[in-house]
Amino acid sequence: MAEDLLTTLSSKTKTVEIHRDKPCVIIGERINPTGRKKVMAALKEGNFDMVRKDAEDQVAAGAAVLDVNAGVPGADEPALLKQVMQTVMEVTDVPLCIDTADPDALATALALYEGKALVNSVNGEERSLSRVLPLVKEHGAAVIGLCMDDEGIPETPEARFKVAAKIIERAGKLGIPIEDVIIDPLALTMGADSNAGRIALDTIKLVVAEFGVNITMGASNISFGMPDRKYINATFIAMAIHAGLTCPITNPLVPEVSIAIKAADLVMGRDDYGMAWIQAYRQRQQSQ
Ligand code: THG
Repeated sequence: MAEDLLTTLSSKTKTVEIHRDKPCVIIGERINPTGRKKVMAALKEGNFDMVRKDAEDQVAAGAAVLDVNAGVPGADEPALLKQVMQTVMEVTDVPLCIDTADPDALATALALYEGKALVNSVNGEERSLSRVLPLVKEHGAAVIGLCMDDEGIPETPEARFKVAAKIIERAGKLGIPIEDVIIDPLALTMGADSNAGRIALDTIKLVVAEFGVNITMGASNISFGMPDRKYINATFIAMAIHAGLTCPITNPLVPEVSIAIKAADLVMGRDDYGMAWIQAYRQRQQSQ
């Protein structure tokens, strides 16, 4: 078993530590127009009110990091991402997870960001490795490595593990410390493959045992197409925390999910005296 590694992220004023001995770090997913028609429409019109509200609400609900995605088809993504980030940084001070597939947008975002950002993401494709990792190194950022490559998303945990190993190796060659690579096993939808959950969980276990790196995951993908998704997402996230997940990308405004994360922290012995659990309980009582 590899030693568990510590990833630190920071904004101008705040530092967040990600480690398997510490409470789970929630990366708030909502600032993302993909699949959210209202956000898409608002961003197209240059209206950032929803971005502002999504930032404030997610931090109030326990997000320690915010994912920012400005992928609007046809828009100037570098300019739009910059505006979205600036809006978020006006209303919150948590570190940002910069979610873009556009290297120009990434370069612009990293140049603007003050602190240590999390880059979302690099994958095992040569084109991605050679464009994203140098930017990560140049800016001293951390990076999410997706378990996919030129041939798509491998079906088996062993093959996904190999992609993770390749990304970690390539990052290391550029001088990016291994603790600054966070692996995403990729949670596909169960609607397409009923083994999607187990494959993600087994990938997490393999990667953690070998490298001790932190693990993220867009945990809500799993339940697409199913009714009562919140219960599936909450259960899956708790199971993934046991497997080694340390910083899920999720929606903290869904109480079932936030409560499951807090309960998992408690069960894993990462909540001394249950103080965080009790505090969250009191907050729920007060807001009723
Ligand atoms: N891994 C990594 N990054 C990611 C993902 C991942 N970034 C994007 C995505 N997956 C995670 N982010 C989101 C953001 C928003 C929503 C889902 C995932 C979302 N979903 C609604 C839903 O679940 O029904 C869509 C509609 C709505 O809100 O009305 O909003 O896997 N590294």
